[in-house]
Amino acid sequence: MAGKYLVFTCLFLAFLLSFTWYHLKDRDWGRYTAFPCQTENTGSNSIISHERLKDSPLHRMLYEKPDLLKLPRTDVMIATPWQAPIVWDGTYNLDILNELFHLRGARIGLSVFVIRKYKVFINDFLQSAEEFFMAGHKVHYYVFTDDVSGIPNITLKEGRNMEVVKISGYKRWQDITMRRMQLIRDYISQKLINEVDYLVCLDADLKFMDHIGVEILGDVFGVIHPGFFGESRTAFTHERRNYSAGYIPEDEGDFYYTGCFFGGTVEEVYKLTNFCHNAMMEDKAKNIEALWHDESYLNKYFLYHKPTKLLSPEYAWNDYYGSPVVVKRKRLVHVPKDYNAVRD
Ligand code: UD2
Repeated sequence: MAGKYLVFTCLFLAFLLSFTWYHLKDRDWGRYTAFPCQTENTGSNSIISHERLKDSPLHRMLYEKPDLLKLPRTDVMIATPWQAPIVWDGTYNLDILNELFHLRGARIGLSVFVIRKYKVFINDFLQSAEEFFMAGHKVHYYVFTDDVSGIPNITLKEGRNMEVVKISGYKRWQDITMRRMQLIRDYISQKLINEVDYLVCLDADLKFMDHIGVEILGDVFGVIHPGFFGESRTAFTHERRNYSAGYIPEDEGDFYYTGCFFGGTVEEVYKLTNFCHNAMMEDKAKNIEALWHDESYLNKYFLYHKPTKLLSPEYAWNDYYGSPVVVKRKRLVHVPKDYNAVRD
């Protein structure tokens, strides 16, 4: 009799186990996680679970409630007079932003040019970008170069791709830096418009030292130059010749923006690069060149087409300017270079 009970119990348990296994084996456990997105610098990737998450009735967003009566920073300006946020450390909640951009499935492009001797910078640039740039999001690197074989084949994390685009360089370094506007504009209309939602455009002689993520993204953004953030308008090195298309009078201007870092939606970056390239061509026809080349035309663009988001100098730091207390994080830093050695 006891044997019969034992057999019956074993059969029942076996049935129960197979039933449970059958029903739970295909379940998407990520869907039931309250907040599975990545937090700063953890490096984990949750692209797939986020795409499934959006329709789940159990989807939750858990984070500390914003406090309307508490200022995130009291030592720096955190919004421009035209109501664009200025991104400093402590002014955003990355969990919320990651969640929003994951739900949109944002595809982020990064363009960088390495012509002639600037190839020396690309390995550190890419390796450090893999560590700190848009961790956990879909990233597509576009490396424009005159020497495809000189670009290292680095291992990329999940959801990240790289395309090396062969271009012919220009003779003068000034043309190399300025023509980036034309090349970016043309590549957007040829290809990028179908491949990415946002485009981030960077110089090559930079190294990522700390987190840079979706907090930078918006319609069109620029970075406040680290050398001018406390300066008066007259100190800005804008183009002052009134016959140049880059001209900015001394009583105009908001901030001095660096030429090494700008971006936005592909549509907006198209407009920006198109404006800058046309302004350069206008000057070229008059045989002039703005003082700081593409940077001067970029500053002109941002004066009359205000950026919708500004990044604090944390995002383009140069150790030449020391360590002011307001700069809590040096996220992207200039690699010191010997100009004579890298420019032909
Ligand atoms: C400033 C700007 C830069 C641009 C330039 C215009 C900053 C930090 N950067 O830097 O964005 O506006 O002024 O004068 O303010 N390049 C090559 N090969 C070359 C020369 C240039 O690939 O032979 C590319 C490379 O991606 C480089 C970029 O063009 O990073 C800009 O040139 P740069 O870094 O020499 O410009 P720089 O330091 O004068």
